[in-house]
Amino acid sequence: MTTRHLITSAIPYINGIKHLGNLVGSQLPADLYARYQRARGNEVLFLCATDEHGTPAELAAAKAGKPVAEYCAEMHEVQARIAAGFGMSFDHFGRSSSPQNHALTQHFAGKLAENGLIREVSEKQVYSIADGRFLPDRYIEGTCPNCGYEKARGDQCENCTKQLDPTDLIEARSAISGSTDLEIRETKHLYLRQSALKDDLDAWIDSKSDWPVLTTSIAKKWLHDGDGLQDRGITRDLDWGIPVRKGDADWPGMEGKVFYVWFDAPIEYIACAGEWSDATGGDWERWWRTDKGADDVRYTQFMGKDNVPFHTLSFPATIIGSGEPWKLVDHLKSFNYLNYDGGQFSTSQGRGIFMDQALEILPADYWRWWLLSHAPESSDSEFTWENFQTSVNKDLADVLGNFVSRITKFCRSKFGEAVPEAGKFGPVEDALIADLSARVERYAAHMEAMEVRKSAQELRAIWAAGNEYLQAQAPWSTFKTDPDTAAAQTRLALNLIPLYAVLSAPFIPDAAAKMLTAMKITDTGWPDELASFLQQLGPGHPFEVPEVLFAKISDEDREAWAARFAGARA
Ligand code: B3M
Ligand code: ZN
Repeated sequence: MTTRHLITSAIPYINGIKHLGNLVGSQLPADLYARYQRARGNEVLFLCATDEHGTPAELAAAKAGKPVAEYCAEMHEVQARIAAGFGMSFDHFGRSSSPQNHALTQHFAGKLAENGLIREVSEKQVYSIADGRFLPDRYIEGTCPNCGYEKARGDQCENCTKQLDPTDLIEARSAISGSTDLEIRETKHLYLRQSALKDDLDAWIDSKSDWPVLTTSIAKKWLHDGDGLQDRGITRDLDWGIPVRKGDADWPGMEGKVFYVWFDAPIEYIACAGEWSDATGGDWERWWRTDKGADDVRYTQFMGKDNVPFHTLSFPATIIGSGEPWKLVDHLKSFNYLNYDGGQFSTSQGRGIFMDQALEILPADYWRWWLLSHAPESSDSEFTWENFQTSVNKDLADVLGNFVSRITKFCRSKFGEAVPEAGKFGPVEDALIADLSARVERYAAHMEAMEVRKSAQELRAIWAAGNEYLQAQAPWSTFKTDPDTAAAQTRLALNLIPLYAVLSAPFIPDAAAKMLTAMKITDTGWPDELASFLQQLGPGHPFEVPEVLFAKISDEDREAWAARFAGARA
């Protein structure tokens, strides 16, 4: 029986292009899993979107000199194009600013209010008269009362790390305009009563015994540390966002306010399915409503560890609190950080390699392979140019690429461009098939468990086994004395190419497609029965020698790239 897999990647902020650290923590492993599940014949709905609301979007638009709606529409296209360049196989790449998300976010707020889970709070907040707006804490600057640093922010001093309140700052000014014409005004906000849902959330997390410790420990810490789970403000004084409404109705006293970006962003996972339905005629409710068939859907989320609290607590609080039969996440795969050459990737400092730059240098498969085979799963990991060069040259060029090129070229020269007929498999071939069968099973188990690095390791071992077989049997030598045996060896080796294509496709989809094209086969199916799978290309089956699958990275290239990316992005 096939399973239905709902898969979402954390939705990237709209302001700016993401770096490779962002990519490996969410979109890329989600894509790996989605491609794998499709290859197993399962039904998949794989969703991602841009996260478009909040102050950073407003400020980035202002900096670009564009109205925020226009800025977001443009950046959405940019991010969609780059994601496609990396081979992201989204069924839909949506927008958190969609009408579907507006309606659904307001719907959830209405339900939460109906269920007594929203409270209204009056707060005093800094208002900038020159900017005509309330300022979030981190958009207020001034001198730190503790160390005298002149650019301390209203939430924290970067210099001495002291936590601050905006009112602590000496000579506070707006970080937007620099104006010191600030005053404290009273304003009303909505809080989601997460504390009232603490026991439900606790029990739900406890039921997830198969989640990674990284995920559950973060959730437990937020549930129990200090005063326990706090209620959370879900509204902001901004223009750009989803207007605060109770379902279809006005919310008295909340005019001119919008929902907090982290309230509406996860709801976009659901709204995105609605966008997909509207675009394709699909039925989104059978993926999301347990009363409409989503009971047998397995829902998996992918994200960096900094996003875990919102996905294990706040979003589930929204769903549970609604009292409606929405799907909750079944498995949450979280990642540590990828560092860049002795430091951190940083969007604000332009440090590291960004997605658009990566594709200027090399095709997506090179990056996909390195990033996934070094995914920061059990701890943070680090990108270095040496490591990248070694990994590409060894794994992709020397092992996989060389195997494919060597056997196809050999066959062409001795038997022509068709699978040779003569000869029989002997004990060496049987042993190879037995070894590979066990490995394919292990590979599948790791992929099923989303053990990304272990999957990559097993895949590499599967490539290496073919290479070693070829090296040891050396059909080019055998041919001189025993052409029939050489033919059988060649037939088996040629049949390993479709095997490598189907197994490798989730990691390196473009190379996998080239391999299948060269072998003139479209759909191989999954190698459930390896012995018969390896006879798919029968005697006489035509093929052609593919172009070089992976070029090696030279020392000169490596040095030039390391130098190019040493400074901040221009
Ligand atoms: N946009 C943060 C990030 O891109 C945030 C994730 C939202 S997931 C609903 O890391
Ligand atoms: Zn300070």
